[in-house]
Amino acid sequence: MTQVNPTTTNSGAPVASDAHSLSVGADGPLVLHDHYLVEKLAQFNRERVPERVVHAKGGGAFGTFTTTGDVSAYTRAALFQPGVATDMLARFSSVAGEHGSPDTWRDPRGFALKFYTSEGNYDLVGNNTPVFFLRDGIKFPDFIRSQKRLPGSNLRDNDMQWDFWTLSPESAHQVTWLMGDRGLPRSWRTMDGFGSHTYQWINAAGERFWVKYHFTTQQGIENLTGDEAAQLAGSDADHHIRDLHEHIEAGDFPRWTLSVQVMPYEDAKTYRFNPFDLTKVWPHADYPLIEVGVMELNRNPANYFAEIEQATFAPSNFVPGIATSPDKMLLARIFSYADAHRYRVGTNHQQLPVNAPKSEVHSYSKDGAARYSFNAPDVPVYAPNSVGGPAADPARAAESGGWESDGEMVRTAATLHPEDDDWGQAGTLYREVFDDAARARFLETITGHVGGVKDDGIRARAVQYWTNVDAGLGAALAAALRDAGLPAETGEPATASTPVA
Ligand code: HDE
Repeated sequence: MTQVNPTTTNSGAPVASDAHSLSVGADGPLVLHDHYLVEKLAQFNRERVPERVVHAKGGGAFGTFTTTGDVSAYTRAALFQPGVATDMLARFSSVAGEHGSPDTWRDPRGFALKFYTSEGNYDLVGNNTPVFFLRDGIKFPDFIRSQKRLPGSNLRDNDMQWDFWTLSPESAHQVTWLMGDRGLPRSWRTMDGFGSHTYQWINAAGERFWVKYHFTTQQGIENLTGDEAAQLAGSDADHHIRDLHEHIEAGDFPRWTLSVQVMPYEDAKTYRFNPFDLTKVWPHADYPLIEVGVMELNRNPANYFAEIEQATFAPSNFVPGIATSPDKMLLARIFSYADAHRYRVGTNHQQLPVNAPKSEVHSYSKDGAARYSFNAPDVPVYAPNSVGGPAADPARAAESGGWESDGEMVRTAATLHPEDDDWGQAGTLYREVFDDAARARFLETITGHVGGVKDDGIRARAVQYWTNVDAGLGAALAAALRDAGLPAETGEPATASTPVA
């Protein structure tokens, strides 16, 4: 029989019993100095950290990214040099559901990656869709609240969702993705991932390029039907967590191929779409995919809370050769995530093993709650200094990208490029990417979802919203709603430039 360890307190002292509190006589009162009883109950009350305000339900695994192509002409980032293998962590998630919500609710899926590179951690925090609902982060809290719960009943509400979407026409492309088959992935292994935003790559010569990331699943795309998803939501709320864990446990390691679209720096000014508008894709015919490497997930977390619940991914975690772009949503996220982590996990969250870089840290940060690693006593706590402390080296830093910008400070929509509008790419997705069967499922889904709207005015705007995406779709939706006994007049969704009265 293997030697059983003695139970101890958190301070390591052996304890007398895990079954009996200390009392005066067998039947007498408990005593306050039973600090082990107190420790167990007090620790229990403090086991939770706040769940993520979005993407609360998720799961993940560790793995390896291997650069198999040669993109050194576009970036000097160490992890993307030919042949380099980099340890990584991936966390997949749903967006609107709370910590215990079903994995199979219709939703975009988070696709958050942390690469422990030789130059610091690089975090690429994307989704399983190449676009998003918004193009300005100032609307993000409002958007998320419209997808969650009513303040009074605490119930989710179709009226709230469609009121927001039909008054935010920029959402149409992503809502088309969401209400299509990709809104119900069969598993995290069988979905693609995207960086979604446009990022900047800088090569060793300092030349700048704009890039979009595409992670193509090598398992093939597989989705659930609405009925399957609903059934699983009841029978196995952790379907996706279980699938990933069991496949890795069985040695069936999921893999994705990373490719990038690369746009020459100067093209951005005249491209037919605003290349920094997160609601738009760059058609592959304009900028074809260039293969970069392979991501393989091959190790399950040993402890979910320590390694997944406390994992902190931040779009601000760039490494040399990779930088941000003028994408307003990305710029807003660069503030928000690090702020969320300081609040949710703690000011020294990057000292937790799952978040700590594998490269050396020479930071002037010091102290703060739960400080774990620290500089040697002879390292100064200030810069500049004349005693050999760390010194900034702009040539090595990620900010060597940047872009030219000028003009009055204004609050307004971005300048439209020749083919920019809110409906075109959504219509292309519906007409040219969906096949007949997918279009039929799509109509059934939006009929059910819009059919759940109680307010006639919001429902009318929703019919107009889909008519703007595709006239035939709008007409079919109106007919289906009327067949269901619901009024289906069209209403005018607010255009992006005309605020709602
Ligand atoms: Fe997030 N997002 N987001 N988001 N997001 C968070 O960070 C935020 C957006 C995404 O597995 C939060 O730790 C703002 C786009 C993923 O830990 C928060 C805006 C995309 C995850 C936050 C966006 C994402 C998050 C919540 C608009 C895809 C989970 C808790 C400007 C490209 C990461 C947290 C993980 C998590 C803010 C929009 C993806 C609140 C302000 C666009 C995958 O910081």
